[in-house]
Amino acid sequence: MEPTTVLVVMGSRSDLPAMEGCMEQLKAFEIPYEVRILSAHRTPDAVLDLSKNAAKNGVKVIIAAAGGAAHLAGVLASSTILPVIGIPMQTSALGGMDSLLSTVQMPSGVPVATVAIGKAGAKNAAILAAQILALSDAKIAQTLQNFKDTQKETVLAGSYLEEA
Ligand code: RP5
Repeated sequence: MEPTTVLVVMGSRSDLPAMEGCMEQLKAFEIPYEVRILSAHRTPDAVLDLSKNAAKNGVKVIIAAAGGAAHLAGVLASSTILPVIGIPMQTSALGGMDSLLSTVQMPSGVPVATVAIGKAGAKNAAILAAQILALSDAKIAQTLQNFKDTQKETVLAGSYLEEA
């Protein structure tokens, strides 16, 4: 079994549909990951246990997704020196602004690198995790460069909407 490099944690199974793109992107980059569903409020001890043991279990970056009073990323960040990327989940009550503010507004000394609300954030979290890993992994760096080049070519190929 390959060692887990990225640990993806989400607060509820209901976050899974929004999070699929994160795992798809990690898979496309061939980065080994593990997914856990744990809640900062419903299972606080298990969340702390996970973050305290992450580094010694081979994790290099943690991605955490939660919605509403979204404390998951912050609680994970409280007990590890690994970089933590937070994804605020869209919510029906407040559109994800609640998740965004509770993920991003960390107190001084405990950062959470917060990406966009919902699906765009889920994909970007995977890319950001890859960018962190690429600092010490030439293969991932090359994969990322290829990804960027392809993305650019795809956009340029469709850039002419109409010609008079
Ligand atoms: C958060 O509460 C979860 O991350 C989820 O986004 C939200 C709702 O969870 P469920 O009530 O659907 O389990 O903890």
